[in-house]
Amino acid sequence: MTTPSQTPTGGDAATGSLAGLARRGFELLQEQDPQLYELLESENRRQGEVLAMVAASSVADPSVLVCEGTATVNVTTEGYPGARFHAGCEVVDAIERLAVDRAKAAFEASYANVQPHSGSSANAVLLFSLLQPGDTLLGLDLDCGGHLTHGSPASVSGRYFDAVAYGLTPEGLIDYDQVEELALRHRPGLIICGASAYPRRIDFARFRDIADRSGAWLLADISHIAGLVAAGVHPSPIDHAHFTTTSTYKQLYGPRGGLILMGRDHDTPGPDGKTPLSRLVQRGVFPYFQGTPNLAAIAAKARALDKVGSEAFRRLARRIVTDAATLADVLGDKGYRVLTGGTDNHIVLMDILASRGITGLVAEKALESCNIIINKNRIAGDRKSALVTSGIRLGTNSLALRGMGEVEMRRCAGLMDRVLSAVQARGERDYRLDEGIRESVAADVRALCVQYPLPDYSPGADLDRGP
Ligand code: DSN
Repeated sequence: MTTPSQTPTGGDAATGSLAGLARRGFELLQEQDPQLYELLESENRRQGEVLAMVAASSVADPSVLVCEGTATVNVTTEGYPGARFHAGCEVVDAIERLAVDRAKAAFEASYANVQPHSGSSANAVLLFSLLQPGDTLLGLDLDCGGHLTHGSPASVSGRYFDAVAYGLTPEGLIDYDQVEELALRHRPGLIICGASAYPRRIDFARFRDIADRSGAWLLADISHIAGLVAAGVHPSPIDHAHFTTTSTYKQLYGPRGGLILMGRDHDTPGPDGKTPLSRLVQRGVFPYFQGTPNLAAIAAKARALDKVGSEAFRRLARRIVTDAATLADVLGDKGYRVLTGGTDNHIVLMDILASRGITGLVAEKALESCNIIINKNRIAGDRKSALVTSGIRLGTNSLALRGMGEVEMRRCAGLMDRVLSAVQARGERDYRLDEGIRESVAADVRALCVQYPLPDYSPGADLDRGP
């Protein structure tokens, strides 16, 4: 491939280097928009100083971040590499092909589409490509750990389609017998497996068996566990599900965005009996659902996916799981009601109302006041609203990336317990926390963050710890 004439510094004759452009951008921002610069700087600082335990989050490597700040943003086109609707795409075609190759390699997939703007839009592409309005889909109930796009009445997935929900056993595990019974009774066009708040392993083979026997397509949304799947720490759905989707910013430590992946079913004929499923997905993303791709995000996806194949990433994935298991054990020992009694992945789900008599909202706010960031979460049978909740959800993606292990998880659980045991609820939304306790926990959180900085975010951070 020919590229524009390059200078020895790596840029081309007309624009200078990539790094110079980024530096100039920050200079201009600081000079011309100090208000926005300071806000961005504050967010940068905040992330270094908190224990981020939102299970749906992670930390993108600086080399991932900068991909989104490159001139790739300036390229407008539509279509796919080699079949674009605009000129000037030689370089971005190579970038998108690289991202596709890396996505396929990371998940041992036969097909990858890297254009979805998010996990939600990846799911929507499939819903609208496979089903007609009013068709039936079967997904995990939102309060049992499902996702909005899996048929919740609050989302288009539950409004345009006839969504039937499966739930959990009394032990909090996916009720596969119920999935089977509902699938055979309702004959859904699509079954969705995968979850946003489910701490246990998912049996993708069992789901496929049910899908085959009920005549449904199977979609596995692995947004939460994609890193564990890529690292071989959780069984892969790629050859069980017809389609696998994921967002890229959770456990892939990448940019905001989504992927659609396929394994052995990539050339299976689709609903019309002849168009291969992979072709259906290509068309479903563009032109059916999206227009111009976000090529800067695609570059960042390529960067993140390259790291996923490393031994360091596999070590990180194992640490994510052992950290979560320790957190669940220690909190369980301290008397918290840990749902399912533990975890197989990065998620620890707790009934905080039953454990300490406070709502998820109060727990979230009290912990945040000490720089511990978690989220309130509805749980099965919850009687509180989604903005109050009886549960909380914790995750270990970011703590594991900082290099924290068993000892530090014990410290984190202890810090959380100091706050949650001291909180005095004043109704569902308000609380009182002794200022001395708040200050001492916040000081301990600061010390932990200094000891375990975000790799490559702060000068001197241990570079070896990242994926
Ligand atoms: N799906 C939401 C969550 O799990 O928190 C956002 O990614």
